[in-house]
Amino acid sequence: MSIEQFLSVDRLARLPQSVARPAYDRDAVTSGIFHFGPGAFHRVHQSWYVDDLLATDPRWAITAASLQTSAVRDALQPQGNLYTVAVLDEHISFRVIGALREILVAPEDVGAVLRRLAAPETHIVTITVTEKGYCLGGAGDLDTARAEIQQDLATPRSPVSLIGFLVEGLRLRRTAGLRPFTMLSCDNLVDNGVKLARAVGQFAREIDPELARWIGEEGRCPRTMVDSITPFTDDALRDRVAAALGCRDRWPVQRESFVQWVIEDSFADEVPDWAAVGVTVTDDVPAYDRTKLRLLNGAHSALAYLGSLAGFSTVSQAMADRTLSAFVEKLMRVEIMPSIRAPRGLDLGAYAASLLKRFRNPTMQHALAQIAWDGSQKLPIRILGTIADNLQAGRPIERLCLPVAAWLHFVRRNALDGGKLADPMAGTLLDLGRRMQGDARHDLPAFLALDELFPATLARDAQFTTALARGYDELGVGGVADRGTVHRACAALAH
Ligand code: CS2
Repeated sequence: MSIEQFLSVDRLARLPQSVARPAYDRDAVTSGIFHFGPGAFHRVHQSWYVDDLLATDPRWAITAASLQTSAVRDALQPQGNLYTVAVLDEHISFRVIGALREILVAPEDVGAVLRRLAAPETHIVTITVTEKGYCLGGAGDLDTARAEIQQDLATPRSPVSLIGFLVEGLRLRRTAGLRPFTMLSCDNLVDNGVKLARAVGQFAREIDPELARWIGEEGRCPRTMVDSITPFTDDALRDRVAAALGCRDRWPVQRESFVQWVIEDSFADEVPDWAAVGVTVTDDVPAYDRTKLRLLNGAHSALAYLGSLAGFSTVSQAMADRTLSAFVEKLMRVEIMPSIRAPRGLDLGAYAASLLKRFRNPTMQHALAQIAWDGSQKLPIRILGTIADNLQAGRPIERLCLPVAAWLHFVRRNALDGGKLADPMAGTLLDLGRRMQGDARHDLPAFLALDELFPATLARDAQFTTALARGYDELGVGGVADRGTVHRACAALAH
């Protein structure tokens, strides 16, 4: 496409009428929210809600910081931090978001990040750094052996990790006589707020017990549940957005039309009128988060590994395969739904049906490879916990074990195909993968010994190891897993 102009503050007023844009004066807002990790999910989700908030309350714009690279800042700064969200469903719409006031790159300017965290107008810190960004060990405690945590414990005034920044920011606020900010984890962890509070508390205790006591008494880390399917940005999206705007956006983002944000009603300081922009504020977040993590994300990970082995590239392609989609539906209805206490008023059956419909959304190219990332971090949260609950309650687990077995084949395939895996445990996993022979008796024990993934009680449970071995061997009949073996294994369990 030959559009050469780029989105900018000046062009905002000249965009086509069909493109929605900030309904407030961007020069009149202040940053009440600090955000860590302005990736695509943040930009389609929290920033979108905040853009709505700013229409009536100018105090809640966002200052964001990337903890690693400058890519987002470099792309958006020339556009005055404006960017486009494409909402892809039967009806496709475009909206330019103005909620990001400033984007910092933490390694470039630690002082600037700390100054914003300690600013009196900052009341909330939101976080999307993915599961691994919390530096938690297998038991959910802060992993003090991690290099960045060790570094921050040694030099806490110039942090590099999320936890280090939060604790130093809180220390500065306490010294200045300010209230702590509310810390809002928006990542897909079970009880994300509880885990964040524990990690922050553990870190603070190591460096300053008095500070830890203050944070423990005054600080708040509400649990949250966040939801909106957000495929990575690709050239098709860039072109689609350019055609709609009449100018190019250096980094547009996309999502489905469904969007949900549930926040626990527990705040340390001032908060915006969340409810006014469609956020659910409730005491029942654990019910929402398990329902979503187990059903949506659990099914997503099942599709990612089984679908990849079967040679599909996207979620909607995998869902168009009758055997695979029948298996996923049974997995949800027979083995996941019985493990869930639904939030008050939610019909679980209808929720599961709506998820299957969202997975089939034909306007979205949601790459299975994107979901397959970080399996070692995601599987315990999305699937292994459900297996443990089902075992305890005497419910079946065969279907739940199949995606876990598929992940093992996925690791093996990646180890054999040149050795790449997007996973913080890639080194260990690929090493194991290279030694796998495709036979459960030989291959499984070394994986089951990874206690950060498989808690000892699970790894030693005969029902679990037998079902996992059966799934693994069925997927590997003939040497390697392929569409034929995936179909046979799924068909056998799609009842
Ligand atoms: C997906 C999630 O990439 C993944 O692992 O399962 O990002 C999923 O799309 C979101 O949680 C939906 O809210």
